[in-house]
Order: sequence, then C-alpha cells, then structure tokens
Amino acid sequence: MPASGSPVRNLHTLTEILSQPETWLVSQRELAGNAAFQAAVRAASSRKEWLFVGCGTSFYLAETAAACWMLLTGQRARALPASELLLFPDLSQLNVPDIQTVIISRSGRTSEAVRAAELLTNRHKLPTLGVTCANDSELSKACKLTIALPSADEKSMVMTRSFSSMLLTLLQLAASRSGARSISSSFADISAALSSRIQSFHERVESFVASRPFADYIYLGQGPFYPIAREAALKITEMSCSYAQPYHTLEFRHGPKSVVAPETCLTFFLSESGMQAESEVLVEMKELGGTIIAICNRAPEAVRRASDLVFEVEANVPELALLAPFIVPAQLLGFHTGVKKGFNPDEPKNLSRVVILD
Ligand code: F1P
Repeated sequence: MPASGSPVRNLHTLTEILSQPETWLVSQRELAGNAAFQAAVRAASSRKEWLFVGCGTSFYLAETAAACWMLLTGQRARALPASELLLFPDLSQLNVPDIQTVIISRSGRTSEAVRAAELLTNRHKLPTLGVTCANDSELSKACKLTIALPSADEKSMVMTRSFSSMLLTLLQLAASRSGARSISSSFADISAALSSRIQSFHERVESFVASRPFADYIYLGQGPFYPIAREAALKITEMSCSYAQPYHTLEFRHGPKSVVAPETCLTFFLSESGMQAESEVLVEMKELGGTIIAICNRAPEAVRRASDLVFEVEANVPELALLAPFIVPAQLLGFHTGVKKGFNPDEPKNLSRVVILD
C-alpha cells in the first residue's frame, strides 16, 4: 500500500502508464488533422540539420529524437539540455545553414525550455518548432510553430505516456522527411502488441519487485536505445529515490561492471542491430552474479537462459518503432519499486511537476 494509503491501482501514474497503447493511437489520429504537424512536415523538407532541446525526461526525449533523425534521414542531428543553450551558447554551434530547432516540453512552461525557445527565435532568428502536451503554452508563444498533444498529457509528476507519445510524434515527423512509410504504419502494430501484453508486464514487474530487494539499478542500451536507458534510470530515481546508472551496453565492461552483484538489477534494452554483441554482455553480467532484466522484441535462447525476467514486444515493425514500447516495463519497474519502498509515485519526493525559475 503506497504512503498515500490508496490502493496502487488508484494511483494516476499507474493508470497513465497502462493507458499508453490507446494514447498512442489517439495521438496519431490527432496528428492526422493537425495543421501544425502538417506545416512541420512541409518545413522539414528544406532543413539540413536539427537541434533537439529539452529538460529532464524531455532532454532524454530530445536525445532519442536526434538519434532517430540521423538514422532515418541521414541528416546531422544533435540534442542539448536547454540549460546548455542558456549557459554555454557557443556549444550549440547554431551558425549552420538550414538548421531546424525543436524544443520539447510536456508542460510548455519549464523556464529553461521557454527561455531557450525565446533565445533561438528572437536572438538567433532560427526556425523553432515546439513539441508539448499543453495547449496555449508559453512555449507555443516563444516558438514559430508548435505541435500540441493534449491527449497525451498527464496528471502525474513524472512523465510516462507524454514521453512515449511525443517520441512517436517526432518519429512520424522524421519518417515523413525520410519517406519511411513503414514507421508511421507501425504505430497500430506496437499499440496492439503492447495492449495485449501490458497487464502481464504490470503483474510480472510487481511480483518481481516484491520478490527481492536491490541495492542499485543499471540500465544499458546502444544507439537510440541509450537515451531510453537514461530515461529509464530517471524514472526509478524519481519514483523510488533509488540509485540508477545508465551506460552504453558495451561501455559497461570498461570499469562500471565492478559494481555487479546479486543485488544489482541490470536492465538491458536489446536492439536488433546490436543483439549479438549486446546479449554477450548480458550473459557475462549474469555470470558475474547480477540480476538481469531483458527488454527486446524477440529474445534469443541465450538471452532467455541468462535472464531473470524477459519482456518481449513481438511486433513485426522497424527497430525504431520499438523505442516507445521498450520504455514501458522500465516505467513499471520504477513505479512498483517506489510503492515497495513506501513512496507515492503520484507525489515523488522533492520534485515539482514543472521547474519554474525566478
Ligand atoms: C521537464 C521536467 C520533467 C521532470 C519533472 C520536472 O518537464 O524536467 O522531465 O520529470 O516533471 O520537469 P517539461 O519541460 O517536459 O514539462
């Protein structure tokens, strides 16, 4: 029973996590008639470089979007925390032709994100695209164009469905630029695949968390799955005040693996591109005594044998369409770990829903 005393199932953070398959479909339907999205698609055709900006979860979304953009379009794309634009503007290298900037903020009110948008629009005279879940936000006033996804907004402090829905929106924008039709058509498939599994994921995570205590949490991913690992680490930190570290999967061998012990919970976001190399790390960490969670589309036998918990999406979709469903088991791990430790994920310790600076 969480600290709030209300049953777990009544916590809106859990309700929102479980609503993601349906939310993705609603958001995609909203986009079909969204004038701002269509304008962004038209504008994207003349852009040659992209800079994605955000804070917290929205920064990890920016990193994921930048990786997807490069893989889908072949164009140069980068991600920066909004604070870096404000404090170290020369790091952002804005003086390149045909750059498009994208500022991501669920609330559309985060001071650093709004200030970064104002700087890019007003001082640097650059095209700014806002991506948010709020209508009529300060972000939309600071950007030349803004895509809003109100159906993906949340009551919760932590970002869950807003992260995955805005990710799919940016993926759809990248697919429109690259002509990768299979990406846009895959959203119904990942929604259906997750919808038929999410209750089982929820129950399996809850019982796994109840079965044993952990001292720390490691999240591993390569390529566009690395920022998903960073977001997963933030989720369990925000909801359960646990120590969590993300690494590129193969980087974990180069020193950080010294921490591995039975009370270390290692979550692997297994890509299809790097499955062989990444699963070898998974097997090695099991041999070191770690507790292993594997999140993948389909688990090779070696992964199944070495893992304590396996989550498979089993969707016939392009690899990048797996990024959104892959974060869901990690969101559930953060939620149930928080409840087990006596926290209320609806009211995370020390956090506010939006960081507003004076
Ligand atoms: C960004 C953010 C969240 C974090 C917390 C504080 O919010 O850092 O990622 O979980 O809610 O704000 P936003 O700019 O996306 O609204």
